[in-house]
Amino acid sequence: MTLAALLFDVDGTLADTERDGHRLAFNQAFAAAGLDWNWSVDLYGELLAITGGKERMRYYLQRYRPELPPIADDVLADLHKAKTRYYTQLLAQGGIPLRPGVERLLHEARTAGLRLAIATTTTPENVTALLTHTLGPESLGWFEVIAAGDIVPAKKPAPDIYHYALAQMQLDPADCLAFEDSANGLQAATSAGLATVVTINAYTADHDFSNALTVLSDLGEPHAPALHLSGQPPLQAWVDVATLCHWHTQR
Ligand code: XBP
Ligand code: MG
Repeated sequence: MTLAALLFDVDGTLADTERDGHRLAFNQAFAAAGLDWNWSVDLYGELLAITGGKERMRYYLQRYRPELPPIADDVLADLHKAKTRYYTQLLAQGGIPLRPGVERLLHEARTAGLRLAIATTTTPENVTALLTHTLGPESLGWFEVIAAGDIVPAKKPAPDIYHYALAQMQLDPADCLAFEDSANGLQAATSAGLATVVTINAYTADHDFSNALTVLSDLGEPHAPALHLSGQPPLQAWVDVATLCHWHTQR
């Protein structure tokens, strides 16, 4: 079976958005609302176990602030809307670049005729902002499906967002590869039947990636080699379409 499509996670995979992106935006929204909540780099690492910003805030309140009176869903939703505004402003200022190799591989994949999709937990506006401010507005059209946020009821590690994207594209998971950075993301993709390329980051380096097709530091560039960590080795020190096709036959 030939490789037909690539499905990309966004946060942590396309760009290192969590520590200096989402986390800062949450803290800005909390401060603007007059709340004394402040998520440190370490605390945020723990909170990342819960995917989805609204779900993450709810978990924080239960776990760390049980003394506070109950907060209604619509209040939390408004706080999350403010967070999305801060986050997309930060991206508009060019605050977060793409990870090594991402832009190159997207161009190579398009040239090779591979179909592309996004499957993410984050809010759709955040994906639009990241792609627009890194690759340009035309890049939105490179992805046949941008599956994001509350479009499915169960977020990662549930496979629903991948099932949704595959159904929209009428694709068999055996003909695709997924790209993820976290154990939750890997579980989602694997449960949807997708062989998965993992590129780690500081928050996910110690996650269990034993189900991944391959684990690398990043996608690499000819002038900036990636580090191979486990699973299928790359054909050279950066990931290209030939390597993806090779891995796909080995899965
Ligand atoms: C990403 C997330 C997201 C972002 C916040 O997970 O968990 O929730 O941290 O986004 P993944 P929102 O990379 O596995 O998709 O605040 O927009 O929900
Ligand atoms: Mg991710």
